[in-house]
Amino acid sequence: MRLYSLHQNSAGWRVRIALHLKGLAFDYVPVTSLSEERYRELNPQGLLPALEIDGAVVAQSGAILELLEERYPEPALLPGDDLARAAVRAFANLIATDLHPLNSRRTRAYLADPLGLSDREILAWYRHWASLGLSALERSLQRRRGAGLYCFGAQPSLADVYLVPQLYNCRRYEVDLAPYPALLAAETACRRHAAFRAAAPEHLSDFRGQQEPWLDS
Ligand SMILES: N[C@@H](CCC(=O)N[C@@H](CS)C(=O)NCC(=O)O)C(=O)O
Repeated sequence: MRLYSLHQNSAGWRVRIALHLKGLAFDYVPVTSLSEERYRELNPQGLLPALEIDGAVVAQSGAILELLEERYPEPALLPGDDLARAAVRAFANLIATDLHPLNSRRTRAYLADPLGLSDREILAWYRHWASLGLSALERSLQRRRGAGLYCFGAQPSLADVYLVPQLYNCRRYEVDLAPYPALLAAETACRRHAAFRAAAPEHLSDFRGQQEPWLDS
């Protein structure tokens, strides 16, 4: 398997975590090593990440994660019970569809040009949508019954896979995380987990210290 991504690509980070959790070997290809044209031949959507597997190229982190779960069911990243599975998916979808796209790099770039928002206004936008999303995630963890190290129990699930890169992004924009103790507790557990550690951005060939480290931050 070959993962096309970049070290600062949070959707690609989700996939790296899942690959490491499932113990799957893969080659990491920073897309800066390809021309834009070549990458678009592989993935016409043009966004990151994409996973090359068995000669096919799969786009969209959600589709890639579902494929990995279907092909390599152990360890499961979704619970056995259907309602518990729906709760994990609702948590992950909130990040994937309600939070991340509103704050993504291209959304912020469009706010700046052509819409003309200032850096201060774009930061306010970022923090508004981040806080709204994180508050909803925090409430969903506070409400769930039964304690667990991770978001939804004693084993990491797709909820943790989505949460870790999202919190990292929020720190980059100095979003106040103090109101989210349940999210931070799950993140602390992930920071101790070998697969999450192996998936950290600082292990990637294109990480040159441009960003804050994740491992010991
Ligand atoms: N829904 C997509 C989101 C992908 C996405 O937004 N990727 C960003 C980086 S995290 C990207 O490719 N940005 C480049 C661009 O906006 O042109 C997924 O989950 O794969």
